[in-house]
Amino acid sequence: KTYNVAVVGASGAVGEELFRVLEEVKFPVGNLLPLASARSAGEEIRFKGKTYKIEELTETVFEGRDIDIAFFSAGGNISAQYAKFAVEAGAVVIDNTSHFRMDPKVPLVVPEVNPEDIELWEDTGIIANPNCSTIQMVQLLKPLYDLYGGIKRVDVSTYQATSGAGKQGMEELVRQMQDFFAFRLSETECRAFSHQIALNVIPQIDKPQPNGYTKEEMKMVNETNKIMHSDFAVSATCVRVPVLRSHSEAITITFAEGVDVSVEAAREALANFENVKVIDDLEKNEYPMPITATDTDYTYVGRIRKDNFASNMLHLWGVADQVRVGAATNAVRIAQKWIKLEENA
Ligand code: A2P
Ligand code: 11C
Repeated sequence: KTYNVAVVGASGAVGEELFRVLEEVKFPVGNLLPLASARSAGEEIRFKGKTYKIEELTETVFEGRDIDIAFFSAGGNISAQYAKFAVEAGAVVIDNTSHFRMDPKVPLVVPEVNPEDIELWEDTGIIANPNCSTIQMVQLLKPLYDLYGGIKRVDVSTYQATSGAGKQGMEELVRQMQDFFAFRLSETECRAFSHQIALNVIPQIDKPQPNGYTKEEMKMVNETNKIMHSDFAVSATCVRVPVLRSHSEAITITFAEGVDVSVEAAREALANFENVKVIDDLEKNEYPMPITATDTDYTYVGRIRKDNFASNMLHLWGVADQVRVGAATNAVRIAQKWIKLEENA
């Protein structure tokens, strides 16, 4: 059996990666419908050796196309406006944007963590893909949550790549580095980010919120507890760094009073968790870095250590490819689980 697939945002960073991941995992794609704005309608994409023309996303484009699965990654406003037309035409929408994530009727899924929530898709026809920095964090929290029977608090600082701002974000870093080598960095243009990103770090991702945090930081708080069906405290500081496409995170986890964490046990639980790889040998200078994770489908973890002062606290360092694990690969993994559910129904 094959499934007809639409990709909204086919010309974007995540859309292009989706085609690669679908091909790599041999996803049973029947017809393929690549969609974007009128700007790129008519452009060609290649999939499994065939050429497809991008069509313009409109309210009627899904009609009569018999689409089973529609991946949306063209921004929250586009999902808000067009996801319903894909659902009305009979597709399940797997949405990469933040638009539906906190809707209580919409499941928010990281397949390694809460695959069972996919079953709720029928309520709305939509399954939401979490924010990239949340996905890679919960993949590391879940095995430790299970190991110690819960988590009391998480404090995280992120080091987020420019790919989080799409193609424009990556292009801006490259352009500004070129400007640096041409001795004109002081006149460089800032479009994707509000400050220079080359040779700099920016402690703001997304809009300010009334509580003094940013929207990205509050996504990490709210999405984490929705995915894990938990209510522990999370505090995040999200920072943009001049890296192309993998996000890193320094995570401090506090377990219940009385828990005495073991680095060895934590390492083992993480190493046994699906799609997580441990690289952790400081003596040999071994730990994951953005260049370790880029172009892979794993979430890497290292620098696992016990707090110097509290026996119930663990510190670790996680890295994953934002475009793949943080977006395209997670969406395809959701689609694979959804297919299993459909085929067993
Ligand atoms: P387009 O290239 O036609 O603008 P990225 O995250 O890399 O910036 O990509 C954003 C994606 O969302 C692109 O594929 C872009 O298409 C698509 N997109 C942006 N605005 C619209 C729109 N109004 N309708 C459909 N697709 C859109
Ligand atoms: C970033 N996390 O790194 C953002 C990008 O909610 O899907 C993804 C935004 C989202 O800039």
